[in-house]
Amino acid sequence: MKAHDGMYIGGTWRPAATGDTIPVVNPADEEVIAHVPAGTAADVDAAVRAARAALPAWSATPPRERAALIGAIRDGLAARQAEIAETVTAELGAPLRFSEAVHAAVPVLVAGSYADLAATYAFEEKVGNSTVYAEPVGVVGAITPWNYPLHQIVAKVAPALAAGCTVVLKPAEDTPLTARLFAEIVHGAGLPAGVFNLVTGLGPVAGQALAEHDGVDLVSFTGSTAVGKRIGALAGAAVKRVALELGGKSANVILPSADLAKAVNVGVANVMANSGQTCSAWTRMLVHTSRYDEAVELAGAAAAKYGDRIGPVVSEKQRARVRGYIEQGVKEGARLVAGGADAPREQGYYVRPTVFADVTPEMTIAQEEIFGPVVSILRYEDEADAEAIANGTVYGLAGAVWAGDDAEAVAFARRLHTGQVDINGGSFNPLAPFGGYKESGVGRELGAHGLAEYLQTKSLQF
Ligand code: TXE
Repeated sequence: MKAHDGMYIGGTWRPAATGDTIPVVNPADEEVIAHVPAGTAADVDAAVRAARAALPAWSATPPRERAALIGAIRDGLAARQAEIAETVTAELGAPLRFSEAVHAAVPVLVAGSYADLAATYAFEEKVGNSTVYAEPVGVVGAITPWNYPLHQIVAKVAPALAAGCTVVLKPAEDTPLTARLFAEIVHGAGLPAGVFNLVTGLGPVAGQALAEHDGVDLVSFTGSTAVGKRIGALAGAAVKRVALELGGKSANVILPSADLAKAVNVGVANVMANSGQTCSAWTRMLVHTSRYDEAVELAGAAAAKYGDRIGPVVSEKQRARVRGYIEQGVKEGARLVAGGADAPREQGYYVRPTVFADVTPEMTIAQEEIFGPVVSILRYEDEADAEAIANGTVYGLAGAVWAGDDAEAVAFARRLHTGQVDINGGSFNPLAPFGGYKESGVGRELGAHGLAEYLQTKSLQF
Protein backbone atom coordinates (compact mmCIF):
# COMPACT_ATOMS: atom_id res chain seq x y z
CA MET A 1 0.00 0.00 0.00
CA LYS A 2 1.25 3.50 -0.79
CA ALA A 3 1.73 5.68 2.27
CA HIS A 4 -0.83 8.26 1.20
CA ASP A 5 -3.54 5.61 0.82
CA GLY A 6 -3.86 5.29 4.56
CA MET A 7 -7.41 6.45 5.27
CA TYR A 8 -10.24 3.95 5.25
CA ILE A 9 -13.68 5.43 4.56
CA GLY A 10 -16.80 3.55 3.47
CA GLY A 11 -14.78 0.40 2.83
CA THR A 12 -12.18 1.99 0.54
CA TRP A 13 -8.67 3.39 1.00
CA ARG A 14 -8.03 6.98 0.11
CA PRO A 15 -5.70 9.93 0.64
CA ALA A 16 -6.76 13.11 2.45
CA ALA A 17 -9.03 15.45 0.45
CA THR A 18 -6.23 18.04 0.52
CA GLY A 19 -3.58 15.47 -0.46
CA ASP A 20 -1.50 16.57 2.54
CA THR A 21 0.41 14.10 4.68
CA ILE A 22 1.97 13.91 8.15
CA PRO A 23 5.37 12.31 8.78
CA VAL A 24 5.67 9.41 11.24
CA VAL A 25 8.90 9.35 13.24
CA ASN A 26 10.65 6.41 14.90
CA PRO A 27 11.45 7.76 18.39
CA ALA A 28 14.39 5.38 18.84
CA ASP A 29 16.44 6.93 16.00
CA GLU A 30 14.43 10.04 15.02
CA GLU A 31 14.09 8.81 11.41
CA VAL A 32 10.93 9.48 9.37
CA ILE A 33 9.53 6.03 8.62
CA ALA A 34 6.31 6.84 6.75
CA HIS A 35 3.79 9.50 5.84
CA VAL A 36 0.05 9.23 6.44
CA PRO A 37 -2.84 11.39 5.22
CA ALA A 38 -3.47 14.61 7.12
CA GLY A 39 -7.25 14.37 7.31
CA THR A 40 -9.32 17.54 7.75
CA ALA A 41 -12.98 18.34 8.39
CA ALA A 42 -13.90 17.26 4.84
CA ASP A 43 -12.50 13.74 5.40
CA VAL A 44 -14.14 13.52 8.81
CA ASP A 45 -17.44 14.50 7.25
CA ALA A 46 -17.11 11.81 4.56
CA ALA A 47 -16.33 9.21 7.23
CA VAL A 48 -19.25 10.24 9.46
CA ARG A 49 -21.60 10.08 6.46
CA ALA A 50 -20.33 6.58 5.66
CA ALA A 51 -20.84 5.54 9.29
CA ARG A 52 -24.38 6.98 9.34
CA ALA A 53 -25.27 5.22 6.11
CA ALA A 54 -24.05 1.89 7.52
CA LEU A 55 -25.81 2.30 10.88
CA PRO A 56 -29.36 1.04 10.12
CA ALA A 57 -28.22 -2.30 8.70
CA TRP A 58 -25.46 -2.85 11.27
CA SER A 59 -27.62 -2.01 14.29
CA ALA A 60 -30.27 -4.43 12.97
CA THR A 61 -27.72 -7.23 12.47
CA PRO A 62 -28.40 -9.94 15.07
CA PRO A 63 -25.85 -9.78 17.94
CA ARG A 64 -24.62 -13.28 17.13
CA GLU A 65 -23.67 -12.18 13.61
CA ARG A 66 -21.94 -9.12 14.97
CA ALA A 67 -20.16 -11.43 17.42
CA ALA A 68 -18.92 -13.61 14.56
CA LEU A 69 -17.44 -10.59 12.76
CA ILE A 70 -15.74 -9.35 15.95
CA GLY A 71 -14.40 -12.89 16.30
CA ALA A 72 -12.97 -12.58 12.79
CA ILE A 73 -11.26 -9.31 13.82
CA ARG A 74 -9.88 -11.12 16.86
CA ASP A 75 -8.52 -13.86 14.60
CA GLY A 76 -6.97 -11.25 12.30
CA LEU A 77 -5.28 -9.59 15.26
CA ALA A 78 -3.99 -12.96 16.45
CA ALA A 79 -2.67 -13.89 13.00
CA ARG A 80 -0.76 -10.62 12.57
CA GLN A 81 0.70 -10.25 16.06
CA ALA A 82 4.31 -10.23 14.88
CA GLU A 83 3.64 -7.45 12.37
CA ILE A 84 1.65 -5.49 14.98
CA ALA A 85 4.52 -5.73 17.49
CA GLU A 86 7.03 -4.51 14.90
CA THR A 87 4.79 -1.61 13.90
CA VAL A 88 4.23 -0.50 17.50
CA THR A 89 7.96 -0.70 18.16
CA ALA A 90 8.71 1.34 15.04
CA GLU A 91 6.36 4.22 15.82
CA LEU A 92 6.15 4.18 19.64
CA GLY A 93 9.67 2.96 20.42
CA ALA A 94 8.67 0.22 22.88
CA PRO A 95 11.18 -2.66 23.12
CA LEU A 96 10.07 -5.46 20.77
CA ARG A 97 9.60 -7.95 23.61
CA PHE A 98 7.19 -5.58 25.37
CA SER A 99 5.37 -4.91 22.11
CA GLU A 100 4.92 -8.65 21.60
CA ALA A 101 3.89 -9.44 25.18
CA VAL A 102 1.58 -6.45 25.73
CA HIS A 103 0.86 -4.22 22.73
CA ALA A 104 0.15 -7.09 20.33
CA ALA A 105 -1.23 -9.63 22.81
CA VAL A 106 -3.72 -7.69 24.95
CA PRO A 107 -5.91 -6.54 22.02
CA VAL A 108 -6.48 -10.18 21.07
CA LEU A 109 -7.88 -10.82 24.56
CA VAL A 110 -10.04 -7.69 24.49
CA ALA A 111 -11.44 -8.36 21.01
CA GLY A 112 -12.12 -11.96 22.06
CA SER A 113 -13.95 -10.80 25.17
CA TYR A 114 -16.26 -8.62 23.04
CA ALA A 115 -16.90 -11.41 20.54
CA ASP A 116 -18.12 -13.42 23.55
CA LEU A 117 -20.06 -10.55 25.12
CA ALA A 118 -21.82 -9.64 21.87
CA ALA A 119 -23.10 -13.22 21.70
CA THR A 120 -24.21 -13.46 25.34
CA TYR A 121 -25.19 -9.94 26.48
CA ALA A 122 -28.82 -9.39 27.54
CA PHE A 123 -29.81 -6.83 24.91
CA GLU A 124 -33.43 -7.42 25.96
CA GLU A 125 -34.64 -7.84 29.53
CA LYS A 126 -37.95 -8.18 31.39
CA VAL A 127 -38.26 -5.78 34.33
CA GLY A 128 -41.66 -6.25 36.01
CA ASN A 129 -44.28 -5.22 33.46
CA SER A 130 -41.68 -3.77 31.07
CA THR A 131 -39.34 -5.01 28.41
CA VAL A 132 -36.08 -3.06 28.36
CA TYR A 133 -34.11 -3.01 25.12
CA ALA A 134 -30.44 -2.04 25.03
CA GLU A 135 -30.01 -0.26 21.70
CA PRO A 136 -26.86 1.15 20.08
CA VAL A 137 -26.12 4.82 20.75
CA GLY A 138 -25.45 5.35 17.03
CA VAL A 139 -22.33 6.71 15.33
CA VAL A 140 -19.27 6.73 17.58
CA GLY A 141 -16.36 9.14 17.17
CA ALA A 142 -13.35 7.42 18.75
CA ILE A 143 -10.27 9.53 19.46
CA THR A 144 -7.30 7.55 20.73
CA PRO A 145 -3.80 8.29 22.07
CA TRP A 146 -0.42 6.85 21.17
CA ASN A 147 0.67 5.20 24.43
CA TYR A 148 -1.00 1.82 23.81
CA PRO A 149 -1.84 2.45 20.15
CA LEU A 150 -3.72 -0.76 19.42
CA HIS A 151 -5.22 -1.47 22.83
CA GLN A 152 -6.78 2.00 22.98
CA ILE A 153 -8.39 1.41 19.57
CA VAL A 154 -9.69 -2.08 20.30
CA ALA A 155 -11.01 -1.06 23.75
CA LYS A 156 -13.32 1.39 21.96
CA VAL A 157 -14.04 -0.20 18.58
CA ALA A 158 -14.79 -3.75 19.78
CA PRO A 159 -17.52 -2.78 22.31
CA ALA A 160 -18.95 -0.20 19.89
CA LEU A 161 -19.31 -2.86 17.20
CA ALA A 162 -20.69 -5.35 19.75
CA ALA A 163 -23.33 -2.79 20.72
CA GLY A 164 -24.37 -2.27 17.09
CA CYS A 165 -22.77 1.16 16.69
CA THR A 166 -20.74 2.27 13.67
CA VAL A 167 -17.40 3.99 14.20
CA VAL A 168 -15.13 6.75 12.93
CA LEU A 169 -11.66 6.40 14.46
CA LYS A 170 -9.16 9.27 14.70
CA PRO A 171 -5.96 7.76 16.12
CA ALA A 172 -3.04 9.75 17.54
CA GLU A 173 -0.86 11.39 14.90
CA ASP A 174 2.25 9.86 16.52
CA THR A 175 1.10 6.26 15.96
CA PRO A 176 -1.15 6.06 12.88
CA LEU A 177 0.56 3.01 11.35
CA THR A 178 -0.84 0.65 13.98
CA ALA A 179 -4.27 2.14 13.32
CA ARG A 180 -3.87 1.51 9.59
CA LEU A 181 -2.91 -2.09 10.29
CA PHE A 182 -6.05 -2.41 12.42
CA ALA A 183 -8.15 -1.05 9.53
CA GLU A 184 -6.62 -3.65 7.22
CA ILE A 185 -7.59 -6.36 9.72
CA VAL A 186 -11.15 -5.03 9.96
CA HIS A 187 -11.36 -4.97 6.17
CA GLY A 188 -10.05 -8.53 5.99
CA ALA A 189 -12.61 -9.67 8.57
CA GLY A 190 -15.38 -8.73 6.13
CA LEU A 191 -17.20 -6.00 8.04
CA PRO A 192 -19.78 -4.23 5.87
CA ALA A 193 -18.47 -1.00 4.29
CA GLY A 194 -18.88 2.06 6.51
CA VAL A 195 -19.25 0.19 9.80
CA PHE A 196 -15.66 1.08 10.69
CA ASN A 197 -13.84 4.11 9.25
CA LEU A 198 -10.36 5.49 9.85
CA VAL A 199 -9.39 9.15 9.49
CA THR A 200 -5.77 9.98 10.28
CA GLY A 201 -4.81 13.56 11.07
CA LEU A 202 -3.86 16.11 13.68
CA GLY A 203 -5.81 16.41 16.92
CA PRO A 204 -6.78 20.09 16.66
CA VAL A 205 -7.86 19.53 13.02
CA ALA A 206 -9.31 16.05 12.43
CA GLY A 207 -9.91 15.28 16.12
CA GLN A 208 -11.67 18.55 16.75
CA ALA A 209 -13.82 18.14 13.60
CA LEU A 210 -14.89 14.68 14.77
CA ALA A 211 -15.69 15.87 18.30
CA GLU A 212 -17.80 18.73 16.88
CA HIS A 213 -19.61 16.79 14.14
CA ASP A 214 -23.42 16.77 14.43
CA GLY A 215 -23.57 13.30 12.92
CA VAL A 216 -21.65 11.76 15.83
CA ASP A 217 -23.82 10.50 18.69
CA LEU A 218 -21.08 9.58 21.16
CA VAL A 219 -17.49 10.75 21.45
CA SER A 220 -15.18 8.30 23.17
CA PHE A 221 -11.88 9.97 23.95
CA THR A 222 -8.68 8.83 25.63
CA GLY A 223 -5.90 11.35 26.11
CA SER A 224 -4.91 14.39 28.11
CA THR A 225 -7.19 15.91 30.71
CA ALA A 226 -6.93 19.31 28.99
CA VAL A 227 -8.29 18.02 25.66
CA GLY A 228 -10.76 15.74 27.48
CA LYS A 229 -12.30 18.73 29.23
CA ARG A 230 -12.78 20.52 25.91
CA ILE A 231 -14.40 17.47 24.36
CA GLY A 232 -16.62 17.06 27.42
CA ALA A 233 -17.70 20.71 27.14
CA LEU A 234 -18.52 20.31 23.42
CA ALA A 235 -20.52 17.16 24.13
CA GLY A 236 -22.34 18.86 27.00
CA ALA A 237 -23.31 21.80 24.82
CA ALA A 238 -24.61 19.44 22.12
CA VAL A 239 -26.32 17.09 24.64
CA LYS A 240 -24.26 14.26 23.22
CA ARG A 241 -22.95 11.18 25.01
CA VAL A 242 -19.29 11.24 25.94
CA ALA A 243 -16.77 8.82 27.45
CA LEU A 244 -13.46 10.21 28.69
CA GLU A 245 -10.44 8.23 29.80
CA LEU A 246 -7.91 10.80 30.99
CA GLY A 247 -4.77 11.10 33.03
CA GLY A 248 -3.76 9.57 36.33
CA LYS A 249 -1.40 9.95 39.26
CA SER A 250 -1.97 6.58 40.84
CA ALA A 251 -0.73 5.69 44.30
CA ASN A 252 1.14 2.50 45.12
CA VAL A 253 0.38 2.18 48.84
CA ILE A 254 2.74 -0.15 50.67
CA LEU A 255 1.32 -0.90 54.11
CA PRO A 256 3.80 -1.82 56.90
CA SER A 257 2.84 -5.53 56.82
CA ALA A 258 3.67 -5.89 53.08
CA ASP A 259 6.53 -7.80 51.50
CA LEU A 260 8.50 -4.60 50.95
CA ALA A 261 11.03 -5.83 48.40
CA LYS A 262 8.32 -7.31 46.21
CA ALA A 263 6.08 -4.25 46.47
CA VAL A 264 8.93 -1.88 45.62
CA ASN A 265 10.34 -3.95 42.76
CA VAL A 266 6.96 -4.58 41.15
CA GLY A 267 6.11 -0.93 41.77
CA VAL A 268 9.19 0.36 39.96
CA ALA A 269 8.66 -2.11 37.10
CA ASN A 270 5.08 -0.92 36.77
CA VAL A 271 6.27 2.64 36.09
CA MET A 272 9.20 1.71 33.85
CA ALA A 273 6.98 -0.42 31.59
CA ASN A 274 6.25 1.41 28.33
CA SER A 275 8.73 4.08 29.52
CA GLY A 276 6.18 5.37 32.00
CA GLN A 277 3.63 6.19 29.32
CA THR A 278 0.75 4.41 31.01
CA CYS A 279 -2.20 6.37 32.36
CA SER A 280 -2.71 3.85 35.18
CA ALA A 281 1.01 3.75 36.19
CA TRP A 282 1.67 3.73 39.96
CA THR A 283 3.76 6.88 39.82
CA ARG A 284 3.51 7.73 43.53
CA MET A 285 4.96 5.14 45.89
CA LEU A 286 3.67 5.64 49.45
CA VAL A 287 5.80 4.04 52.16
CA HIS A 288 5.41 4.02 55.95
CA THR A 289 8.03 6.10 57.70
CA SER A 290 9.41 3.02 59.54
CA ARG A 291 10.42 1.39 56.24
CA TYR A 292 11.03 4.47 54.12
CA ASP A 293 14.83 4.39 53.87
CA GLU A 294 14.84 0.70 53.02
CA ALA A 295 12.26 1.29 50.28
CA VAL A 296 14.25 4.18 48.78
CA GLU A 297 17.36 2.01 48.60
CA LEU A 298 15.46 -0.86 46.97
CA ALA A 299 13.77 1.46 44.44
CA GLY A 300 17.04 3.17 43.49
CA ALA A 301 18.67 -0.21 42.90
CA ALA A 302 15.67 -1.46 40.92
CA ALA A 303 15.71 1.61 38.63
CA ALA A 304 19.48 1.46 38.14
CA LYS A 305 19.13 -2.13 36.92
CA TYR A 306 17.04 -0.93 33.99
CA GLY A 307 19.97 1.04 32.63
CA ASP A 308 19.43 1.31 28.91
CA ARG A 309 16.75 -1.34 28.66
CA ILE A 310 13.73 0.92 28.55
CA GLY A 311 12.57 2.36 25.26
CA PRO A 312 12.47 6.04 24.37
CA VAL A 313 9.38 8.15 24.99
CA VAL A 314 7.20 8.72 21.95
CA SER A 315 8.32 12.14 20.75
CA GLU A 316 10.59 15.09 21.24
CA LYS A 317 7.65 16.96 22.77
CA GLN A 318 7.11 14.24 25.37
CA ARG A 319 10.82 14.03 26.16
CA ALA A 320 10.93 17.77 26.79
CA ARG A 321 7.87 17.51 28.98
CA VAL A 322 9.26 14.64 31.08
CA ARG A 323 12.66 16.28 31.48
CA GLY A 324 10.93 19.49 32.53
CA TYR A 325 9.17 17.59 35.32
CA ILE A 326 12.43 16.00 36.48
CA GLU A 327 14.07 19.42 36.64
CA GLN A 328 11.06 20.77 38.50
CA GLY A 329 11.32 17.93 41.04
CA VAL A 330 14.95 18.79 41.76
CA LYS A 331 14.12 22.50 41.98
CA GLU A 332 11.33 21.86 44.51
CA GLY A 333 13.70 19.89 46.75
CA ALA A 334 13.05 16.23 45.94
CA ARG A 335 16.13 13.97 46.16
CA LEU A 336 17.23 12.09 43.02
CA VAL A 337 18.20 8.53 43.87
CA ALA A 338 18.37 7.24 40.28
CA GLY A 339 18.31 8.78 36.81
CA GLY A 340 17.90 12.47 36.13
CA ALA A 341 17.05 14.92 33.36
CA ASP A 342 20.26 14.53 31.33
CA ALA A 343 20.10 12.62 28.04
CA PRO A 344 21.29 9.01 28.24
CA ARG A 345 21.97 8.83 24.47
CA GLU A 346 22.70 11.22 21.65
CA GLN A 347 20.01 9.90 19.36
CA GLY A 348 16.44 8.97 20.15
CA TYR A 349 13.98 10.41 22.65
CA TYR A 350 15.36 8.57 25.69
CA VAL A 351 14.86 9.49 29.33
CA ARG A 352 16.77 7.83 32.17
CA PRO A 353 14.80 5.60 34.58
CA THR A 354 14.36 8.03 37.44
CA VAL A 355 13.47 7.73 41.14
CA PHE A 356 12.85 10.63 43.51
CA ALA A 357 12.85 10.35 47.31
CA ASP A 358 11.75 12.96 49.88
CA VAL A 359 8.80 13.88 47.69
CA THR A 360 6.06 15.74 49.57
CA PRO A 361 2.39 15.69 48.53
CA GLU A 362 2.22 19.28 47.33
CA MET A 363 5.21 19.05 44.96
CA THR A 364 4.48 19.31 41.24
CA ILE A 365 5.91 15.82 40.61
CA ALA A 366 3.46 14.42 43.20
CA GLN A 367 0.45 16.17 41.68
CA GLU A 368 0.81 16.24 37.89
CA GLU A 369 0.96 13.41 35.39
CA ILE A 370 4.56 13.14 34.13
CA PHE A 371 4.00 10.30 31.62
CA GLY A 372 7.60 9.20 31.72
CA PRO A 373 9.80 6.71 33.63
CA VAL A 374 9.71 8.63 36.92
CA VAL A 375 8.77 7.24 40.37
CA SER A 376 8.13 9.59 43.31
CA ILE A 377 8.48 8.08 46.79
CA LEU A 378 6.42 9.72 49.53
CA ARG A 379 6.47 9.06 53.28
CA TYR A 380 3.35 8.54 55.46
CA GLU A 381 2.94 8.37 59.23
CA ASP A 382 -0.20 6.25 59.60
CA GLU A 383 -3.09 4.88 57.51
CA ALA A 384 -5.12 8.08 57.71
CA ASP A 385 -2.12 9.98 56.40
CA ALA A 386 -1.62 7.44 53.58
CA GLU A 387 -5.29 7.71 52.64
CA ALA A 388 -5.17 11.52 52.56
CA ILE A 389 -2.04 11.54 50.41
CA ALA A 390 -3.32 8.82 48.05
CA ASN A 391 -6.61 10.69 47.55
CA GLY A 392 -4.98 14.11 47.46
CA THR A 393 -4.76 14.74 43.70
CA VAL A 394 -7.32 15.70 41.06
CA TYR A 395 -6.94 12.22 39.56
CA GLY A 396 -8.38 8.83 40.48
CA LEU A 397 -7.67 6.28 37.78
CA ALA A 398 -5.88 3.31 39.32
CA GLY A 399 -3.57 2.29 42.16
CA ALA A 400 -2.14 -0.56 44.18
CA VAL A 401 -2.25 -1.66 47.79
CA TRP A 402 0.21 -4.11 49.32
CA ALA A 403 -0.28 -5.73 52.76
CA GLY A 404 0.52 -8.96 54.60
CA ASP A 405 -2.84 -10.37 53.54
CA ASP A 406 -5.41 -9.53 50.90
CA ALA A 407 -8.15 -8.65 53.41
CA GLU A 408 -6.07 -5.86 54.94
CA ALA A 409 -5.21 -4.53 51.48
CA VAL A 410 -8.85 -4.69 50.36
CA ALA A 411 -10.00 -2.75 53.46
CA PHE A 412 -7.58 0.05 52.57
CA ALA A 413 -8.38 -0.09 48.82
CA ARG A 414 -12.04 0.57 49.59
CA ARG A 415 -11.00 3.95 51.02
CA LEU A 416 -9.30 5.07 47.79
CA HIS A 417 -11.10 7.40 45.38
CA THR A 418 -9.99 5.58 42.28
CA GLY A 419 -11.44 3.33 39.61
CA GLN A 420 -9.17 0.29 39.77
CA VAL A 421 -6.81 -1.07 42.43
CA ASP A 422 -4.37 -3.97 42.23
CA ILE A 423 -4.30 -5.99 45.43
CA ASN A 424 -0.85 -7.40 46.30
CA GLY A 425 0.26 -7.19 42.70
CA GLY A 426 -2.97 -8.02 40.89
CA SER A 427 -3.09 -9.18 37.28
CA PHE A 428 -4.79 -7.88 34.14
CA ASN A 429 -8.42 -8.84 33.71
CA PRO A 430 -9.90 -7.88 30.32
CA LEU A 431 -13.42 -8.13 31.79
CA ALA A 432 -12.87 -5.76 34.74
CA PRO A 433 -14.15 -2.20 34.21
CA PHE A 434 -11.40 0.39 33.80
CA GLY A 435 -11.88 4.13 34.17
CA GLY A 436 -11.56 7.10 36.43
CA TYR A 437 -12.96 8.83 39.45
CA LYS A 438 -12.65 12.63 39.56
CA GLU A 439 -10.70 14.24 36.68
CA SER A 440 -9.47 10.88 35.43
CA GLY A 441 -12.59 10.60 33.39
CA VAL A 442 -16.17 9.68 32.74
CA GLY A 443 -17.34 6.19 31.89
CA ARG A 444 -15.67 2.80 31.87
CA GLU A 445 -13.88 0.63 29.32
CA LEU A 446 -13.60 -3.17 29.07
CA GLY A 447 -16.06 -5.94 29.90
CA ALA A 448 -19.80 -5.51 30.16
CA HIS A 449 -19.41 -2.03 31.70
CA GLY A 450 -17.43 -0.97 28.63
CA LEU A 451 -20.17 -2.35 26.35
CA ALA A 452 -22.85 -0.43 28.27
CA GLU A 453 -21.15 2.87 27.32
CA TYR A 454 -22.23 2.28 23.71
CA LEU A 455 -25.85 1.39 24.54
CA GLN A 456 -28.95 3.36 25.38
CA THR A 457 -32.07 1.83 26.85
CA LYS A 458 -35.65 1.87 25.72
CA SER A 459 -38.42 0.46 27.91
CA LEU A 460 -41.79 -0.71 26.71
CA GLN A 461 -44.48 -0.92 29.39
CA PHE A 462 -47.26 -3.54 29.24
O1 TXE B 1 -2.36 14.22 24.38
P1 TXE B 1 -3.62 14.70 23.54
P2 TXE B 1 -0.78 14.36 24.04
C1 TXE B 1 -1.55 12.67 28.79
C2 TXE B 1 -0.11 12.52 29.25
C3 TXE B 1 0.65 13.20 28.16
C4 TXE B 1 -0.27 14.34 27.82
C5 TXE B 1 -0.09 14.97 26.47
O2 TXE B 1 0.05 13.19 30.46
O3 TXE B 1 1.89 13.65 28.61
O4 TXE B 1 -1.57 13.78 27.92
O5 TXE B 1 -0.16 13.99 25.44
C6 TXE B 1 -6.24 14.12 19.96
N1 TXE B 1 -9.80 17.81 19.64
N2 TXE B 1 -2.01 11.50 28.08
O6 TXE B 1 -0.42 15.75 23.72
O7 TXE B 1 -3.28 15.95 22.80
C7 TXE B 1 -4.86 13.73 19.51
O8 TXE B 1 -4.72 13.86 18.13
C8 TXE B 1 -9.91 16.50 19.47
C9 TXE B 1 -2.74 10.54 28.87
O9 TXE B 1 -0.42 13.34 23.04
O10 TXE B 1 -4.77 14.72 24.47
C10 TXE B 1 -4.80 12.28 20.00
O11 TXE B 1 -5.50 11.45 19.06
N3 TXE B 1 -8.89 15.64 19.59
C11 TXE B 1 -3.29 9.48 28.09
C12 TXE B 1 -5.56 12.33 21.32
O12 TXE B 1 -6.36 13.51 21.23
C13 TXE B 1 -7.68 16.15 19.92
C14 TXE B 1 -2.77 9.12 26.78
C15 TXE B 1 -4.66 12.45 22.56
O13 TXE B 1 -3.80 13.55 22.44
C16 TXE B 1 -7.49 17.53 20.12
C17 TXE B 1 -2.08 10.19 26.10
C18 TXE B 1 -8.63 18.38 19.97
N4 TXE B 1 -8.54 19.69 20.14
C19 TXE B 1 -1.72 11.31 26.77
N5 TXE B 1 -6.19 17.74 20.43
C20 TXE B 1 -4.12 8.42 28.71
N6 TXE B 1 -5.21 8.79 29.38
O14 TXE B 1 -3.84 7.25 28.56
C21 TXE B 1 -5.58 16.54 20.44
N7 TXE B 1 -6.47 15.57 20.10
